[in-house]
Amino acid sequence: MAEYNFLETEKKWQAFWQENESFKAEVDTSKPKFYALDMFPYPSGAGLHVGHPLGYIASDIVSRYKRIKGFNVLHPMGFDAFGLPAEQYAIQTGQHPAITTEENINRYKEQLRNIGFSFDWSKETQTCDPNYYKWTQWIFIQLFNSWYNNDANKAESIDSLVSSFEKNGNTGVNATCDEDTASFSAEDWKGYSEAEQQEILLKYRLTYLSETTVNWCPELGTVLAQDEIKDGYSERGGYPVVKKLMKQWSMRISAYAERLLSGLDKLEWSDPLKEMQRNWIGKSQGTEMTMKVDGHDETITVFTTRIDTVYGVSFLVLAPELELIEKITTPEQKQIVDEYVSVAKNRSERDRMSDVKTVSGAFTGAYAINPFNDEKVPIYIADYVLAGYGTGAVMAVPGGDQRDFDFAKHFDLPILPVYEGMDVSEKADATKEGKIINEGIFKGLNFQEATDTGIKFLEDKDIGSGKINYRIRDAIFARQRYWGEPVPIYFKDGIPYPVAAEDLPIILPEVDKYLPTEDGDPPLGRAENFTYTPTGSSEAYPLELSTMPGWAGSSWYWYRYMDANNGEAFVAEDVISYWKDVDLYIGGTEHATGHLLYSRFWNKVLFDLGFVKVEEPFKKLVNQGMIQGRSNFVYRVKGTNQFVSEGLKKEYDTTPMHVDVSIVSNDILDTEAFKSWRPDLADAEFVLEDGKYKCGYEVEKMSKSKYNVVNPDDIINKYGADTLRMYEMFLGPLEQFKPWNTHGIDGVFKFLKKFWRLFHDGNNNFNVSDEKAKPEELKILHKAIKKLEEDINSLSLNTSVSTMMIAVNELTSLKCNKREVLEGLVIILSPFAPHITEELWELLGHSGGISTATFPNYDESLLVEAAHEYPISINGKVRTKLKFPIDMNPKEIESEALADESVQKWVEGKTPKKVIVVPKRIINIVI
Ligand code: ANZ
Repeated sequence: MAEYNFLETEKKWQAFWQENESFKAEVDTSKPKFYALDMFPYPSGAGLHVGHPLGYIASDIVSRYKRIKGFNVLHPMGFDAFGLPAEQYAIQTGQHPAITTEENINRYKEQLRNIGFSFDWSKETQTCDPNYYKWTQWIFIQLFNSWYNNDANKAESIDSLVSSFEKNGNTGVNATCDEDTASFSAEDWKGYSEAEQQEILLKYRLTYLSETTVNWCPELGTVLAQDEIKDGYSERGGYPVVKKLMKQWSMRISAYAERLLSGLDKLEWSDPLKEMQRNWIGKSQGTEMTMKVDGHDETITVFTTRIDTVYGVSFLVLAPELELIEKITTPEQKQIVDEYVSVAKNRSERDRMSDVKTVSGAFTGAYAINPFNDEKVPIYIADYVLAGYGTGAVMAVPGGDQRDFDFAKHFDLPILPVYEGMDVSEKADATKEGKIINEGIFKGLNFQEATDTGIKFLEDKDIGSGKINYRIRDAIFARQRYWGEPVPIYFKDGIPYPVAAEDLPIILPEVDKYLPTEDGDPPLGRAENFTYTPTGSSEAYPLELSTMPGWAGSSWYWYRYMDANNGEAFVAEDVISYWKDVDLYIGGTEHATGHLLYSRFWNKVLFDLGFVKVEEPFKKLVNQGMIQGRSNFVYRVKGTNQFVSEGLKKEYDTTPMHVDVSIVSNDILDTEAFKSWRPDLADAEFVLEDGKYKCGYEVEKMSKSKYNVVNPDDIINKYGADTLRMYEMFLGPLEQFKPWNTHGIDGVFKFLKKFWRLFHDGNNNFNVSDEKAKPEELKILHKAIKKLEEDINSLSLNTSVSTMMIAVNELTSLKCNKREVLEGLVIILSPFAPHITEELWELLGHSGGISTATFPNYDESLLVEAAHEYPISINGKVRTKLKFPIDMNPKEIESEALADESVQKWVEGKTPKKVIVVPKRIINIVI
């Protein structure tokens, strides 16, 4: 019997979709829109493994479903194409990263095509394409030309700031700006030179150049953002990261801290994801208090969330970076302080925060005065206090704070009894609960009252106030690398100016090597004539040599998809008015604080400036869980080339070794394939159990080095894309982490064959009947429609697969081949298994593709039991069963039952003494 030929059919329909542009989405105001977005991939050299398409399959199912529910669906795909790996490869081989990137993209596209996604490829975007990054540069300039007005609580044009300065100087301006911005009058402003004015404006611009301490990765030759560093090492490559002072572009994301925080409340995102963003933003409500330094004019301002514990302060701690330290350190303490400062400087912020074991610091010799009780307390420096948070200075309360306690113990400092009569852990609990305050002016007050009283005390003396701090830092926006967007800025007398919009894009220039110059300039310093001549000028000015960071291109790409080929605007007005925002965004949690925060930030800026329609771009977001690898192991007897089967390994002294999962099937090793796997294994010997070599297994991250990577192409060749799609969903709930294991894939494969057979006779001839379907057949279909809709809407796609399996099994056992049922079944399965359903749809006599079909409505009335099967009891014994419609009246049931042949056989022509019909239960006949 010839069977369904998935390889041929899948190719046929993929070509059909491409030729007919079946999934091309254009503005169509007669239909409601649905925008399903996937996090676009970085096209790495390794290609896709089975874990990558998991989210794409889910969003494709939803997209295909929404399309046949009557929505106009935008479901695009593109590539986040700038990035380090292509550049590292370029450095090693001299090959231009554009070439590597293009090769990788083509491979990805081929792999994606094979899976049968309903992407609108006419809207493909690549962040490294000048037609795309022209607009990334344009957005950069919008940020450069804006400032954040705290009164209006939004970004505004820098021109409005300049006119305020001209009228009133900066005294009346309430802006988010650099800490060190001095105040000036209108007269001052007018008297400043052009260069001075521009220097001041840089302190306000939403993207600005400033001298900052950056995370510098010498090995990669670039600065890295907070989220690109893990435990002091670069996320890519794992190289050490150190602190370095550099002039850098930054983005003033801190201006948006509160809006980024409050905006989360309205989003349909998972709670853990929102929590990650909340923690990253790190809002903290506290008090700033300025303290005198004994015998100096200097003051120190501390930030505390517990002003109520101020009577327990027994010392102060400053971050080692503070400039003030030099001024207040006594000559006796100078050497020890200097030494400590130089050691602490080189530790990463993360190390310093997470280091709980070692207590270190140094005494400055100076004292500060606690304004609440006029007591003198010693001033220390220690690296557990961070320069970049709060004021970089803390009032230490060892009676309330664990790190202060550890520090006090180490340096033998007094631990004041803030909480009378409590031991340390009780105090810590009381502090956490924030309820026991019994000192000085706080006697008898609760936490909130004490806080308010403390703030009032400070305000009256003009030495402090309530203060909200955010942990989020402005984002460094430059990389000293080649393969990224050029920053559209040129320098005139050292002052940065934006390139005119009509002169964009600034094309990434050619260079002879992808390395820094001899002078330490970034690779763009090697380009010949990398300059800009503004219109009307005869002079060419040098352009910025840093490129944009990895997150630039991904911070707005969902808008470009709407109108990917527009040369006039980043997206046309009527197009953005229609598509507006993303209805469903699916992607990995690894982007929780990087991409998703930066995207929200840029979106808010563009919203404030009137370029986009909504403040939050991603209404609903789902994180697919990772598919983990299922690694296999063999066990080598130490020092030999002998390998012991898993069950026997205890009897030998062995070391486990990863083995390529492609030469293992159901944990049984193909020993011949193993010998030819690597030259050093050619003479391998095996100790078998039951004649087989059984491998061990472990669930780990899918990675090349663990030899557990499964390529979707292999699965497709063996089982087809429809099986791969359904199997990936069948593995478990979308959001869960789950190991890839092929044990169950046969079941899905067989299901599709069984589905095909419903439409065919034993000789594989198409055989569908136009006869009317029976109620029980319709019921199976309608039950499936109902369940499937509920499941797709809640993204419970693993249970949809089982629903379809049940329906197909039931229809198979009824031998149902009625068009009325099967047509509906084909349509509802089409989002999951688009190829086989397209083929059957065509066989059913339709043209134009199944994406033009309509998802059937389920009929509730068909779901209720239409008939009841009554046991017929004759003289107390159930003799037979009969079915009657449930709305039939008992009298009719009685006469029909008595007339039935099988009942007559038992009644033997007698007149029954009694007939009792219990509706929907039983019929009792007494003769
Ligand atoms: C006194 C005190 C007593 C504190 C007490 C805590 C408990 P969050 O909530 O994270 O904002 N702190 C302030 N600036 C710091 C810095 N630059 N580096 C390290 N620690 C710093 O934490 C604020 C609290 O962390 C502040 O409140 C301060 O210690 C410390 F029983 O002041 B607290």
